[in-house]
Amino acid sequence: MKRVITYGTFDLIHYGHINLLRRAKALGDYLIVGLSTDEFNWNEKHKVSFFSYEQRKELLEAIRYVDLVIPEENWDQKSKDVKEYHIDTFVIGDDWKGKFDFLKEDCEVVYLPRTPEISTSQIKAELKGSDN
Ligand code: C2G
Repeated sequence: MKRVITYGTFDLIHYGHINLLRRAKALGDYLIVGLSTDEFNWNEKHKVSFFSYEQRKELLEAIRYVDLVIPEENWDQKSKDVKEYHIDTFVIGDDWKGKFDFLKEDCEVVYLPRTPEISTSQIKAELKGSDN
């Protein structure tokens, strides 16, 4: 069984996220998502998600491509996760291209093209604009 892992905040889940998760799952048989905790988002990514970790976890677990959701608590856990979960392939959007090449020692590293014209920040901005 080929095991794949990816990481992200996945807030206000949208078709860009789904496109990523669908292609990630197509690279193997079992997909793990390292979901950024609220603390990690705030302390390290300086972004506040609309939905809490538990809400974002519930949403991801309802997606057919996702087999397991684990917390992403820091930038440095990926190598440990790859070993602990016997990962064959790490995958993430190409906005991160090159950033995780160090994982090539332990698994295949794949950067997938992002879906254009959709982002959580864009959704938030448009919703904010429609309030006025
Ligand atoms: N994504 C995409 N197309 C979009 C938006 C997002 O392919 N239009 C992908 C991103 O490239 C990422 C995943 O969807 O692979 C999740 O996106 P975010 O929730 O924005 O995750 P990010 O903040 O990039 O966190 O340690 C890695 C980080 O946790 C990644």
